[in-house]
Amino acid sequence: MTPLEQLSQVVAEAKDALASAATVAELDTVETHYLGRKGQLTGLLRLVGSLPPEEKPQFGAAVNTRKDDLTALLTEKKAELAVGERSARLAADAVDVTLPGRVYPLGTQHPITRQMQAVKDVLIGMGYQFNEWPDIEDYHYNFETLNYPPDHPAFDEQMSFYVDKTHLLRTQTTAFQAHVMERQKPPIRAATIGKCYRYEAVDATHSHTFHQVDLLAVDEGLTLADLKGTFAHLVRLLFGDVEIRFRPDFFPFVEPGVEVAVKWGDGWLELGGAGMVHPNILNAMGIDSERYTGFAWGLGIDRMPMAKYGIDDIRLFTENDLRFLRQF
Ligand code: FA5
Repeated sequence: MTPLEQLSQVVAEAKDALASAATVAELDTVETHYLGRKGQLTGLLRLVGSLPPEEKPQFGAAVNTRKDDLTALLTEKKAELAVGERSARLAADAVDVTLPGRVYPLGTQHPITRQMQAVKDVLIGMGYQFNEWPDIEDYHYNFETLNYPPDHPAFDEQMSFYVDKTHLLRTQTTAFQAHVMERQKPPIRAATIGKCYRYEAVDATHSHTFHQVDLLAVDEGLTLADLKGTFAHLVRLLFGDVEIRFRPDFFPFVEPGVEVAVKWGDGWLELGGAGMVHPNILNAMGIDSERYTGFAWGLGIDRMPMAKYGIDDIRLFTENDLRFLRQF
């Protein structure tokens, strides 16, 4: 084969390879193989040395012309393939804007959260200031400042979860009283609402975790009548026109103490304890009990929505069963 014939053969092969390349990547391979620095056509130029001098320029020119032709063909085809590949990529990434959207269900407030908000609204409306206090409480605030003698039998009713020797999960929001009176002197209108914890046998009306709202008012001339009026106002706004009942009860931090309830259906719904702040507590906090008196209450929250919605088991509130929760 003469060098010119070899050139024709390589060019023919190159054109076939170019024609059958289906992607830009395949074209790149063809380009390297025929036109690259170590490619076939470049290799043919080395044959120039073996030619008679008069044929050398002609052959060199022929190789270069064919190289240019092939380069032009390759560039053209590469551009075509690139366009096709780009549209294929775009088609694959296309978003169907006519598909229906995803529905994210809206949550609702937990019935206990709603009940707490309703109670807060009423008491804030009466001028009480709400603050949050620790759930992990010092023994001192949960019991000592509340006039409990060290061997008081009420301790048995309020067995708690101890975190260490002196810290426990608070058993009653009444623990907030000394925190408030350490920071504020009369007139006081303070309240707090939140979780309480007791180590007790759980049943349909007793949970290990429940909620209370505690209230503390200290001022000149406050009497049990003020306590009753305040309670009656709260009850009227929460439950409507229902009877209320005060019965004597004992708590070491009040004197006298009462248990408060509202008429509900055929029975009475016990809401909590209340009373006049014990003079020992006022005096211990540096408040003159000859001049000032106070009243306080601690009401359970959980039984309010239980009565209102006819929920017969307190455990439903914390089980996170959506079939229950979706009803509110
Ligand atoms: C107290 O906790 C007193 N601190 C209330 C108090 C405050 C009296 C201020 C005087 C002055 P008692 O242990 O009775 O009292 O609880 C009050 C209310 O909390 C109960 O009537 C009940 O509604 C609710 N409660 C108590 N224990 C549980 C429980 N395990 N599960 C659900 N609710 C509870």
